[in-house]
Amino acid sequence: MAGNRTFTMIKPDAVKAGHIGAILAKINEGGFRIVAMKLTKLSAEKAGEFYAVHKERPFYGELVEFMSSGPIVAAILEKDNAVEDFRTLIGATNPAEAAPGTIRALYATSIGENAVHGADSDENAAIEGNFHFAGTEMF
Ligand code: 3AN
Repeated sequence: MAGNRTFTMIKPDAVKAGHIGAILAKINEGGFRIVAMKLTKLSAEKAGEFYAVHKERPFYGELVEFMSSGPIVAAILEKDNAVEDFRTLIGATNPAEAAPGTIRALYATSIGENAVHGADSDENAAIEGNFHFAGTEMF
């Protein structure tokens, strides 16, 4: 059965460009409830740990540098079928291929700086949510 929580980050490019409010509005309009949320900044070490699954990919260094370059918004979101529905709402990894109206089509500038992260499985959503939030910060 599909789980009802996912994990997202509004990435440094979108925070810097002033898109936090617009992206949160899309998230609300998409029917997601915010369970946990914070404005924070990842150290290079923390970003490296978060993206450890991509360690062998050629863009890993660039990704870690970008994700630790400025503040992000981390959040846990709740909705039926949350992981899949959120990935539909954000669109393809490459904004050039993202469906019209999706968050990445609207706010991402490149495949590397693509405005938002969305967990890719229920298992990773739980791991990533617990990476950023204590149980007492989830409501
Ligand atoms: P998604 O974020 O859509 O799940 P993944 O898991 O393939 O995509 O990639 C994780 C992150 O790595 C992306 N959000 C993006 O920032 C970065 N990334 C992915 N592919 C590339 C690439 N070809 N060049 C640079 N950065 C990339």
